[in-house]
Order: sequence, then structure tokens, then C-alpha cells
Amino acid sequence: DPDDLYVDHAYDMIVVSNRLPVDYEEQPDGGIGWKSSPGGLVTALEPVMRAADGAWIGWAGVADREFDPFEHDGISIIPVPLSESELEEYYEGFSNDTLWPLYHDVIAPPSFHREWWDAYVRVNRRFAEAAARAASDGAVVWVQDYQLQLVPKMLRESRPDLVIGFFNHIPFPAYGIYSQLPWRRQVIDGLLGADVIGFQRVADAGNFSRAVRRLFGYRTHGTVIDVPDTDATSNEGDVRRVVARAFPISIDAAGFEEMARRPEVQRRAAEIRESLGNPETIILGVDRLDYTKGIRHRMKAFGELLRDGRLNVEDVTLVQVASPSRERVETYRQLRDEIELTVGRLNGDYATLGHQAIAYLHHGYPRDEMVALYLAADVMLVTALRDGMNLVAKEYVACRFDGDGVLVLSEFAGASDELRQAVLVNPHDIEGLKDAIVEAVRMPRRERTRRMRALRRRVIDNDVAKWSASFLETLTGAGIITAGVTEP
Ligand code: GDG
Repeated sequence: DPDDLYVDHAYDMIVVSNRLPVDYEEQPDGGIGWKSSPGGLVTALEPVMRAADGAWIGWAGVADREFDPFEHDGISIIPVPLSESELEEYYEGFSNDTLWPLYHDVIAPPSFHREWWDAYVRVNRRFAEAAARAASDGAVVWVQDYQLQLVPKMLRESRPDLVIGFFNHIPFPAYGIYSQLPWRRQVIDGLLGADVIGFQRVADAGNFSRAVRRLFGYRTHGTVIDVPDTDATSNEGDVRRVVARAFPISIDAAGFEEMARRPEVQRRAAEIRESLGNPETIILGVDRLDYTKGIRHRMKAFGELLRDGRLNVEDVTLVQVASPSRERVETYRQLRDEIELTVGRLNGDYATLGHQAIAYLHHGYPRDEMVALYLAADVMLVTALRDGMNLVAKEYVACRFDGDGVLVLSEFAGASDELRQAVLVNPHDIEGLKDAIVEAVRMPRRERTRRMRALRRRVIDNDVAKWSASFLETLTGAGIITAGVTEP
């Protein structure tokens, strides 16, 4: 009985996210294997989770399969099952075809389906139940992202003793957009079950507080929201104080720099340049293939620069890594077709036998290959139309220990609040984007170095360990949990 392996009420620290930090791998002999998927969140939380003997609750990435809890690299893993139809309705449907486009300012039209909402509620309840069962008395539970916005309230109802945090990795839209959501009250009510609600940008936290005022009329002062509370957990008379504020996420900056300094990675960077025919300038884009990333805008601008002779394929190559994403969602299929049509046209019109205009790669690559690409790139193009943070921008900066390289960064990415020394652009303004690309390509070495130095200081001083420590400090009010981060 898999239930026997559950250690009820055993964990003082729990992270809940849609996906587990491990990927399920079918073994050749039909057995079960697990492989770490080393994302930024895992890196950030690993030390905290180890120090606190934490558990991670999430989906294993494969439908219609149930797995027993297990231990992986010192972290307890508690898989939550999803059926194929839940995957379609809760994940691909409500999460990625309703909330994702809505929260990214309706760049693509969101679909609203009542069955999807029902599945979202059902799956959120399953995650909340798993957390309620695993958490010790007074434990800290940190819920991640837009797929699980109802979990905080569900958890608080069953376990008022818990300290509950929530972090939203994507933007929170202005009320005029948010208010389209037929379930706008339920979602906010769900989030307000948390003690601390974290956002990427100050503007996101502001949008959330405004939505709370408009829909519920609760009082807000600064980053604090007074939520009327009649049960025993109240600590301020008849209100519970919920903090809603910005905690800009970051990366393991030292880890990226360490990898960039490896001789074999630098050799690989040189090899990449060689294989592109040694262009003077390599421009790079790295994105999940997603309509929020502004890949089409970037290609339009680049294509016009080639057409008008402001850039020449002999001198400049655009490398675009578009890692496969959400391929069963129709909007993503269409986007892929459009992008691949554009790449084909641009290469057909401008490439020569020796020089491509765009080297387009619809693949995921290992981390060290990404770092070699960052090192090879003279100009990094981040042209998101809307993006919670955009870690690619920070990774590029962290890798450039040589102090060179130019970051072109959209104002619509959360990272632009911090990375002020980038060449900031409005990607909707194609003429402005073209000028910015030319400015980046021609930027004198001294200015590149000056800007990169300032960018690097920012990213190195504000890494992901600082992000998680700051969130957890706010959540717990004091040292206990954060000790794991500051004292390795
Ligand atoms: C969401 C929010 C927010 C990409 N292709 C490959 C690869 N990647 C890595 C990048 C980077 C990550 O994936 C992408 O992170 P981003 O932040 O750029 O974007 P989202 O995936 O949309 O992430 C975003 C983030 O959550 C964190 O809160 O910043 O705004 O949308 O780390 O390097 N990594 C490897 N191969 C690839 O082909 N190894």
C-alpha cells in the first residue's frame, strides 16, 4: 500500500509546485528511475530543504501513473498523480490556455471553460490535501506559481496552524484585464489564504492589491492587506494581515560563472563561432517557444535590418534557440508554424551559402551548451512582450566574467526593473528595436564594459539564495528556517 510510505505530519518545511524537481525516467528494464531537473528553483531551495529536512510535493511529469513518496538527494519527494484528462483540463487548459495568456496581458486570447475551472479546483484540492497531510504542526509551506493559486486557502482551512507562503512566477495583470476572469473572486480568495504572497515586480504586487480592493473592499496599507478573519488564527483582532510584495527572483550567479570559466566551455564557445563562419557579431535569443517572448518581433526587426542593408549576413548572425514548449496547446502550434515560416523566408531571402541569417534551433540543450552560447554571443536579445522576470537575461550577465557583451532587454520583462544598464527596448516599437540592435552591434568596447560591470554587480549581489532567504525571512519573521541558507 503506497499510503504506508507517507510519513504523516513529518515535515517542517514543504514546497508545493506543479512539477517536482525530478523527472520520471522509464528504465530499459521497465523499472522506475528519477533524474534531477536542475532548474533555478531547485538550486535555490535545495540548501533550505536539506537543512530543514523538507519535502517537495508535485507532479512527476507523466499522466495516469501513481508513485510512492521517495528520497532524492536528501529531499523527500511526494508525487501527486494527474490523469490524462486532468493534464488536459487543469494544466494545458486552465493553467496554460486561460491563466497564462490572461496574466500576460492577453497577448493571446485566453479561453474560458467551466470544465477546465472544475478540474483546476479538483487538482488544487489534491495538492492541498497532500501538503496538509505531510506538514508537521506549525510547518512552513511554500506554494509556487499560477497553477496552484487555490492551495493557500484550501490549506489554511484544513490546517490553520501552518505558515503559508505563495510565490507567483508570472506577472499579475492590471485589474481591467484580470477582471475578465469569470472566477476572479475565487482565485484572489484562494491566494489570500497565504501569509505572504510574493510577486516578481512592485507593479505586480500593486495590481494584486488593487484587485483585492476592487473585488473585496479589504483595506490595504503599503504591502499589507487586512483580511477579515473570524477564526482562531487571527492575530490582529478580527483581521489577518497578509503581506503582498515584490521578491524579484534570480539565478545561481556563481554557478553560472563557474561553468563559464571552464576551459572546455570556452573552447566550445569558440567552436560555435567558428561553425557559424566566424561572423563579426553573433546575436543570440534563448527562449521557450512562447508567444510572450516576442520572438516574432525580434525576427521582424532583424529581417528589416538585413533588407535595408543596415546589417549584413556576412557580418552578423542571429542564433535563436527556441526550446520546445506546450506543444499540445493550439496557440503554441500556430506560433511555431509562424516562426518557422519567418525563419525560412529570412534565410531564403538573405542567407548566402557560407552565412545563414538566422540559425534556428528548436531544441533543448544541456546547461553547459547554453553557457557556451552565452559566451559566444556579442549581443543578447530579450524582447519579451510580457515576462514575470526573465532569467535568461540574468544568466547572460552572470556568464560574462570577461566584462563584455551587450544585453538588449525589454521593458516588459521584470528583469528590466533591476537591469537598468541594459539597452532597454519597447519590443512593440519595431523602429526603436532596430535602432537598439544596431546600437548594441556597434557599441564601443568601453561602454560595453561599463554597462556589463554594473549589470554584473546587480546580479551577483542579488542571487537566488538571497531571494529565497528574503522570502522565507518575511514568511517566518525570524531566523530558524533561513539558517540553512546563510550557514551552509
Ligand atoms: C517563468 C516566467 C520567470 C531555456 N531553454 C533551455 C534552457 N532554458 C532555461 C533558461 C532559463 C529558463 O529555462 C527559462 O526561464 P525564463 O525566466 O527565461 O522564462 P520561463 O520559462 O517563462 O519562466 C519567467 C521564471 O519563471 C522564474 O520565476 O523569470 O518570467 O515566465 O533558466 O536558461 N535550459 C537548458 N536548455 C535549454 O534549451 N538547459
